[in-house]
Amino acid sequence: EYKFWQTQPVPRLGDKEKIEKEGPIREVNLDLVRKEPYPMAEGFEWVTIDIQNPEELREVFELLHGHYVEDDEAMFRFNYSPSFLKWALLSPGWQKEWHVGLRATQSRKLVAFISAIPVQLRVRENVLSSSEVNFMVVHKKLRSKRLTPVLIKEITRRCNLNGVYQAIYTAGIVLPKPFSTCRYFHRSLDWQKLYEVGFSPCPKNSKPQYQVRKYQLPEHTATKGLRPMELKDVDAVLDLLRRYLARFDIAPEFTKEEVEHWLLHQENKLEEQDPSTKKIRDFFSFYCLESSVINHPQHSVVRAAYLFYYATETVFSPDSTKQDLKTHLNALVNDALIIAKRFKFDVFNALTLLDNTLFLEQQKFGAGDGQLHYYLYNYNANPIAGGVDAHNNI
Ligand code: YNC
Ligand code: MG
Repeated sequence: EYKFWQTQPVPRLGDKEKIEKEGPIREVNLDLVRKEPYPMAEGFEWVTIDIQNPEELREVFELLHGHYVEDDEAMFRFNYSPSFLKWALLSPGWQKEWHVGLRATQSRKLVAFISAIPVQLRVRENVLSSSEVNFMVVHKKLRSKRLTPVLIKEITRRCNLNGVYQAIYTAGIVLPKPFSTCRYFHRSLDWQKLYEVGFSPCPKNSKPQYQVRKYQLPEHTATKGLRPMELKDVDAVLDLLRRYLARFDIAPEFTKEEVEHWLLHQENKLEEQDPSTKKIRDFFSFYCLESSVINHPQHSVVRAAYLFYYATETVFSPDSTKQDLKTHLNALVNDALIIAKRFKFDVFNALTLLDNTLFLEQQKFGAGDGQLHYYLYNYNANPIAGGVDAHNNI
């Protein structure tokens, strides 16, 4: 069990719950970090992928398109678009060396990939210069050959060479050892389509037309002053988001450049402006991630909107209650649903993190069967409930 992971600086699954002092598990001596890539199996070689090169970007896209994460029944597979991959991999401070590919020497075919981006991650009171590891994939024909441990060791080596010794990552599977676990929730926008592709079953005591009616939404948003975020809003959004995220035990520490990168220029980012003072008092954002529908005669993709960062001034008014926060978040998220519907999304997804549990039920989200486990590499932390950052889910 966990032949590879038991050699790594991560807590054991059976470790006792309460750690006296949270912190790094291993001190890394930069001089001792190997300067050459790990040896690779005969017939394969390491490459650094240039995501800015359209051809190489396309190769990563194709590999993920055919081989990335599927649900348990192999009905759907994440289909990250090339523009999404550029957004996710070329974030402020990105390192070319952290976009690692594996090619078959003869055919030059890209057969595996793993990536990291830098993130300043606060875990309770400690801020870690860490990396966020994502998009790890091995071609289906090369599975179960222990390539994964080599990919992970190689990305670790490359992070270490940049003075980065901690990482955050997520997985649908259980590994040693999650500091948090979230559940996916789904809110139907086009129930009929979700039914046809086999994503949403029809409850026994219901009928398709009742289900469609259940998920109907108003045509117009209700929040006064709601409008797309603009460049001039970046400072205000950063200030609001910083204060909002400070309420959680783990969250990224954003810079202005990061807010601009992560939250602007996507057409589906919106925020609210208080009409009287013109002050930004709320914002929310969501991104688009399609899933391929595997082997379906009519439908080839499900268009899913994923709730991303949001923040509201409500929590900072001295006399506001949890009920006020709940009411306000429900109004905001309802508007997010209306906008997502307008943009022709089929479903709106959210995890049980941040303050999401305050609106999931009321907004008719249903629990999915997918779980997402959150991990830290080379850092011992006690369990962190609920308020994980939404960042690592892209
Ligand atoms: C996984 N998802 O347990 P043991 S998430 C981590 N994350 O090791 P093989 C995983 N480890 O148990 P296969 C993992 N899945 O012996 C498997 N493992 O200790 C472990 N799927 O290797 C597994 N993408 O090569 C076992 O397995 C060992 O051929 C077995 O390949 C696995 O991006 C995989 O789900 C997932 O492409 C690549 O199945 C393949 O089965 C595949 O024989 C579809 O590997 C796509 C998919 C994963 C999405 C993601 C986050 C990855 C995080 C990796 C850990 C990073 C640590 C931090 C490094 C930086 C540190 C600094 C600084
Ligand atoms: Mg393998």
